[in-house]
Amino acid sequence: KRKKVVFMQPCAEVVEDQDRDQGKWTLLRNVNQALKPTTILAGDYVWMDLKTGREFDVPIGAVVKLCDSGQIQVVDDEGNEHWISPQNASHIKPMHPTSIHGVEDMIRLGDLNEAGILRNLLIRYREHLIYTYTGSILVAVNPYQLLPIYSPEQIRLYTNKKIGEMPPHIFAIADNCYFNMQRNNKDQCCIISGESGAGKTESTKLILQFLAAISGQHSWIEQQVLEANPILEAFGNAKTIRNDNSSRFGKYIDIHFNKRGAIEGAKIEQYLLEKSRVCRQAQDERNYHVFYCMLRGMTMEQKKKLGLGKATDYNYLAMGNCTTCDGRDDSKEYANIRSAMKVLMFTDTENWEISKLLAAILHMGNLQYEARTYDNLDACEVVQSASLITAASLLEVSVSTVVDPQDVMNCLTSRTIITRGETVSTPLSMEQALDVRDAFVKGIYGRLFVWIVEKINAAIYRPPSQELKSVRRSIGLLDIFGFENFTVNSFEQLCINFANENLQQFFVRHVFKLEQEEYNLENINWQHIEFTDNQDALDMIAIKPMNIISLIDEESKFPKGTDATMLHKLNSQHKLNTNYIPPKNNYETQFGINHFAGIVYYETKGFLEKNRDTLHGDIIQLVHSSKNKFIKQIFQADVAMGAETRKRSPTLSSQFKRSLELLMRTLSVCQPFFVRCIKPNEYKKPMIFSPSFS
Ligand code: AD9
Ligand code: MG
Repeated sequence: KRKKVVFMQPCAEVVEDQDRDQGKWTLLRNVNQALKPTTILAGDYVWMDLKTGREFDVPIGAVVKLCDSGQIQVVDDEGNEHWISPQNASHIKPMHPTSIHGVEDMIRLGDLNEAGILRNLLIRYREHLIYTYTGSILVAVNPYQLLPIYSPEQIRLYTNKKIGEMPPHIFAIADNCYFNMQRNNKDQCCIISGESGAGKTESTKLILQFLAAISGQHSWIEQQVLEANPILEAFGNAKTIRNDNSSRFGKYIDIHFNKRGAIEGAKIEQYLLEKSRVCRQAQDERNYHVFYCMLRGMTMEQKKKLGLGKATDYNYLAMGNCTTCDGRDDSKEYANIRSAMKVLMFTDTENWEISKLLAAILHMGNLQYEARTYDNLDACEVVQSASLITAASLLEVSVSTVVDPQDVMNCLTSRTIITRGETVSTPLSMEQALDVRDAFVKGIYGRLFVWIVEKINAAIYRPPSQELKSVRRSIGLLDIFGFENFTVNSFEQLCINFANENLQQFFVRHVFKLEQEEYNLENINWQHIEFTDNQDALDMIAIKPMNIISLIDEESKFPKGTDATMLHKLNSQHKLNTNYIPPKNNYETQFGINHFAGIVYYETKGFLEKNRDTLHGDIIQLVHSSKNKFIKQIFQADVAMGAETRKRSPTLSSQFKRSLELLMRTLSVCQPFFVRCIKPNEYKKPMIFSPSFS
């Protein structure tokens, strides 16, 4: 919001009152640069600028109820009445006819500015018209209710139509993607953006549903591609305060079509699952759906084998004081997940192994610790408990031949350090021990998620044969986390916002830069459009030498590096950059970045640890000693690496940067479509459109 992308025509600024004596107000409006007087009468529509001075305030629409020489009475779009005196005549401006009842394509708005766009979306939303174009960009306002616009009949109506031939719809975008792909023999992509809860994931599913329907084979592979989603959502989505089904990872689904246009496979790329949620949830938020589903959906016998009870029994599930979610039936969802997993070829054994790991995670979260002092050092012990025994037996971990909880206990409360060839075991303080336990749990869940995506890909992805390579075409759907700015932002937010800077640049390039270049090339006479290019911010974050990501990375690899030394380096390198906001004093531990969507302050505490994302050698050793083949499998790469290589393994940010680069490269060779999702209110409720909510 900070930097406005300006592509608006100026509204009339001049207000005249020449006809006031006749009980009429004449305002000047600017139509195609020529100022024309318009007489205001009762029943006319106007823009009313209340000039409250609040950030993000824009004029609101209103209809004139009474107009006489003394005052003018108007009723605004929210139903509030206002009296306006002649002194405040400048508060109202005539409304262009296109804004009165709204338009399907906002390019056609006479008053093409923020107020015009907002009102257009509002009046359409009130009529359940949630989709609107801005040229070829689709704006989708979340209806928070199931509208009867996604039936097979609707799919038929939107098939093989030009954009604009039918009212705006997500199906029209899907249809265009599909037919462009075939007609131009070019890969397509759809970039779906918007804040949390705006409707990105639902839009992705609708596009997929449309593509599956029109490519029309009702084949097994098609069903497999569709059924991947419930599994991904079970393991990667959770209830948050913003969205009851919030995706906590980014994804790019590339759908492959054969030369006849039928779906022949797909490939899913996942980005940066929020692992911290497995151990910690904010008030009114939940852990990943799968845990609650499992506890509600398993048979008593299965639960008994895993030593499981109900959700409220587990620290890792009950932290947000919210174990159920309105409108979600976790037991029914469990059945759906299980049947989807069958379709995606997960075997019963694999399913059971996954359940064992999920159960082990829950038991680990219930371990009790007691502080001790040991040789004058802060130390701690894990209290012997059923949770400890069950966790150890589910993980089948033991240094000796029998499963011994003591091994888990040692591993969780001490650390082995090798100095000058000698192996020394030092105790961990309670705080450190809890961190080690949580890191282990996050390590298990993160690797499990990656394994699940790989398993899905193994079922749906068919590498193209050389011969097919030239004829295979694809449509990629990007459903990625939106820009984030919380009260406290950390390393994860930096990664997410970095991804969004990339996508914004992609958008800016396509919608403004490339378009304008094309106009110039073709000598088309056009009015310059002002827009904000975020390339500078992107350069500072990840492109130019000594960029922020590379400095964080360098410090993460440096054995003596700390969050403080990292911040120091960032400051000395970037303090003069206008996109960087250094800490105000030596005590502050945060820095700011001037992103395209606003300034975000990042708290540096924990940055390096999160970026290193490594597990203790003792934990890897413990996994290595496990009899549980599944956990060994998901940790395979770590175990194979050996301690020294592990230290040098790529950091989280460098992996993320690399996968983003690959993504951007993929997108750049596709013809892009943009879907911009809008969240109309913060109550997750239908028919409420709060213009000031942002
Ligand atoms: V997040 O960044 O993953 O937290 P999304 O993905 O943008 O977010 P999502 O698609 O999950 O939001 O939509 C949130 C909720 O809005 C859904 O669970 C639905 O209840 C609701 N929704 C969104 N789009 C539609 C729609 N086209 N029709 C009906 C919808 N309901
Ligand atoms: Mg989502």
